[in-house]
Amino acid sequence: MRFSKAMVGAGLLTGTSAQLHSLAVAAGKLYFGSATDNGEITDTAYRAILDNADEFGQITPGNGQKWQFTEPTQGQFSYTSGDAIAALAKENNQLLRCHTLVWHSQLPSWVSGGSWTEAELTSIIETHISNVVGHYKGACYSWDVVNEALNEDGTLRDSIFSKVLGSSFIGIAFHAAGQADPDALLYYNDYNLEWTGSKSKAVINTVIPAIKAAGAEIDGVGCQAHLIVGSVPSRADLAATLKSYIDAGAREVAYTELDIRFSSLPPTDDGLKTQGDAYADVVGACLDVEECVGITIWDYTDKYSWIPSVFPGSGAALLYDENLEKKPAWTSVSSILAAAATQAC
Ligand code: 9MR
Repeated sequence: MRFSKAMVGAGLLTGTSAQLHSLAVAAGKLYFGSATDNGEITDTAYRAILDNADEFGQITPGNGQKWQFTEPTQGQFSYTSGDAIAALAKENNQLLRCHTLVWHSQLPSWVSGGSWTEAELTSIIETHISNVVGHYKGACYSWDVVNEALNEDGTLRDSIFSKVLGSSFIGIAFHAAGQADPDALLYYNDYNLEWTGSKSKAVINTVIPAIKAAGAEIDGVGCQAHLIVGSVPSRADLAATLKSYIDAGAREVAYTELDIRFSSLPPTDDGLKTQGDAYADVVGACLDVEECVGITIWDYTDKYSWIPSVFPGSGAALLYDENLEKKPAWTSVSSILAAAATQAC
């Protein structure tokens, strides 16, 4: 949908009537999207909102494309879970961010428990990537090629990949992904990259150089943005950190798994307003950086958030509550997008 000054004048771009993806596009971004997962796509009330491409123009499979599901046994590939989400996105005309190829977690034990030589593990990574990326060729806007390779202090996380190959596994993975689908944009994706510190500096000083040294390309840095109400950096700091990845050689950046959780529940009305302001700062930072292409929330409703199971007592992190009702944070996000869309007209 294209937006015109007349539509603005008629109030069609106000925060309460227009929808998040349409507003993001009108504001010059590529998408506003959501993760989803196989267990919940049979929930018809949930689907009615997820399937609305004006609200969510982009989808990420929360689990189905991970190694544990795609190559549970060496050389035996299974795409059932990932394909279900890819088909949903295609049917809805939503962009697909594909997630994820090389990660220490949700890795089958045949990979993590092996005693591999460098040559063997290189071949295992290359075979996995050529098959999985090859299967989804043409369907993925981007791939999170390497996920969470860093510790908080910026050193390389201990994993079977780093143990056997040091930092070279990163370049090996990007090289293989680029060969398997030259049109998909290749991302390094991690959490706590939203502010400048040891971890963000390691992306600039270790990850990006390792990829370039392997003769491969990195297209994007994905800042997962699993944030906490009360501890979200300012819009200016968020934007400056996004820009630092562009200055270091990435072509684009995105918030790839955004949620902003409460550390104690239930949230107060004031807390919900603070959460809304924090969401507006994150979305605002993306608006402030031309190369920030979009924002993905890590599912759209508290009903299906990963947080309570991992951080018991925390939650209420998303834009819709457990009853699929819009929260104040939804209004904050739509308002800031609408304001930017109006300026862009
Ligand atoms: O949302 C995913 C959840 O269903 C899984 O149980 C979990 C397993 O680690 O992974 C979640 O997604 C993660 C994503 O793939 C990478 N960044 C952190 C996300 C939240 O844990």
